Amino acid sequence: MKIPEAKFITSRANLKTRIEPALPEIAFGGRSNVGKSSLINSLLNRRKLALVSKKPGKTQLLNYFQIDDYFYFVDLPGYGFARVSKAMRQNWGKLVEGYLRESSELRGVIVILDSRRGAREEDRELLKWLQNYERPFIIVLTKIDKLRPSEQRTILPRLRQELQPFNATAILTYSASKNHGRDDLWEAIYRLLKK
Ligand SMILES: Nc1nc2c(ncn2[C@@H]2O[C@H](COP(=O)(O)OP(=O)(O)OP(=O)(O)O)[C@@H](O)[C@H]2O)c(=O)[nH]1
Ligand SMILES: [Mg+2]
Repeated sequence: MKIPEAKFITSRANLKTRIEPALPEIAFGGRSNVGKSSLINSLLNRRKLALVSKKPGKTQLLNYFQIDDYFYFVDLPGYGFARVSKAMRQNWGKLVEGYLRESSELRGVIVILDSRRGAREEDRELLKWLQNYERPFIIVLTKIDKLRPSEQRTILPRLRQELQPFNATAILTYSASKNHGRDDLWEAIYRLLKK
């Protein structure tokens, strides 16, 4: 599959500012440090487009990347990072929830889960929330390179089964470090954009 061109456009700290031109948006959400920014880089075959860090809490704003002239990827700040202050957590909630609820350009959300850990409480909250608001979403089980092949055979089917009730558009596996699953995820993203 041909990888489209991508460029960083802007970071959004609140929802008052508008993004021009208005284009369809695909957002990437999940726990802090789960690999959202790495997934964006892998999809676009770029090493440092979205900033990656071993320390959780790297992405704190809504970061917009324009993909060709056609749509945006939106890298969302992660949740579940205990060391940030309460005020910051509240701000996260306001910014991300407000965005997910109100954005008229949002076509779908990629919810990223660590394949070693599955969906924890906050992940389930996000999934339920998206279901309630009827936002289409794809679940990506990432970092599968960290599972042994034998673990992949047991853990991944169990996770899929556990996640079935959330009615995701698709449940896919991924490794950002090996670009495993890239074509399948691109196909699923294009399906969301065509809806
Ligand atoms: N082995 C492996 N490591 C990964 C993978 N994806 C991400 N990582 C590592 O996980 C760490 C966190 O990755 P990020 O992409 O910064 O995670 P994030 O979800 O954007 O984190 P925040 O911006 O803090 O919310 C980095 O050290 C990455 O190199 C993967 O598929 N395999
Ligand atoms: Mg990030």
